[in-house]
Amino acid sequence: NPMSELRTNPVTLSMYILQQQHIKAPHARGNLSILLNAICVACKFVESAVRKAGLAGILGMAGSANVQGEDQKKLDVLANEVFVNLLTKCGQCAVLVSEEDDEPTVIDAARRGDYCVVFDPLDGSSNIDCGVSIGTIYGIYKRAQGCDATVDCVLRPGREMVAAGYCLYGSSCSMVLSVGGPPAHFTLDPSLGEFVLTSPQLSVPPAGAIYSVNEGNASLWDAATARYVTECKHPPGGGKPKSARYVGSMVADVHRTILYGGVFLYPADSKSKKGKLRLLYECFPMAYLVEHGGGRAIAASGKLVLDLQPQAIHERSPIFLGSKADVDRVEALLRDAA
Ligand code: AHM
Ligand code: MG
Repeated sequence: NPMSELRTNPVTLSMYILQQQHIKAPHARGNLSILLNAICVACKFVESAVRKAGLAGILGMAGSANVQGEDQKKLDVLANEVFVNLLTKCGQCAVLVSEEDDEPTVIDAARRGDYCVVFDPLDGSSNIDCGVSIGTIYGIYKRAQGCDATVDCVLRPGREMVAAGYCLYGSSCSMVLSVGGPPAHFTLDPSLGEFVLTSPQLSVPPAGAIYSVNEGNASLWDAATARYVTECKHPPGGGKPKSARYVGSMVADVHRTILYGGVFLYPADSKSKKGKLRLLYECFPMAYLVEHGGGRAIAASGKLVLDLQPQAIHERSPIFLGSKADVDRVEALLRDAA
């Protein structure tokens, strides 16, 4: 019985990371494992802060003071500090890029390691104050030998990442991680304070019955996006229409897409010419997970997201990701329109 097995023989995230290291790189020094464990602790910290946010008075705007007169930190500012501090201290990082910081953080030579982490510490800001799911997204590059710790370490295609993942602070707390293989799914057991492996290999269903897009932008869309969404609602040939689901938190919308299948779209539009989502720490990690799970992620005109070459750390990209059959259809329409 797999449930009783899970109860008395759990695989924690730390155990999984060490096992993966043993399988993939038996002679590795364990530095990536140390880094991933730091991320795991940071996510648990953020999860705990999210759960007590309303009680602790850390919802709402930064800059307000609490009863003790201390400055209160907005949850996303707090999450960023936790990530930067833990990643700096773990001794494995060279360059950090966070959605919250305009400039990259270059780690002091004394604590510098071989990895560079790009992350959005708390994504889905519009959902924070109303208790809807939010998440953390991260991607990890290994610094090329002899390469200085500069922004060039991370201005590389997403395909060169050595690992990527997200943590969803939802009705349960999920961590999904790929270290170059199929994404594994962990669920936080709050009584243990540990992420427990709940699915060793996620695979995106080959086709899905859900589409996910901010339809409020429909009047700004390009013809291919508009046509695709119309097809979702009115399938040519009279098939079953897809259901619409849109949380407005990328982690929640992508997690659902990985588990249930379907397609998530954040296209460019006539106001946001490159879309909204950030290439380095939103699109790349999600594309990495979806591709490693057998799905697809494309940008405008059908280029694979993971092959894009970033020019700037905060640049944006349109993205269409999810089940292969659904993204193939988007791709065909984008190509027709090009
Ligand atoms: P944020 O980084 O300010 O939180 O914005 C990113 C979020 C994503 O989580 C989500 O997919 C998207 O913005 C939703 O945007 P919109 O409100 O335009 O639909
Ligand atoms: Mg974000």
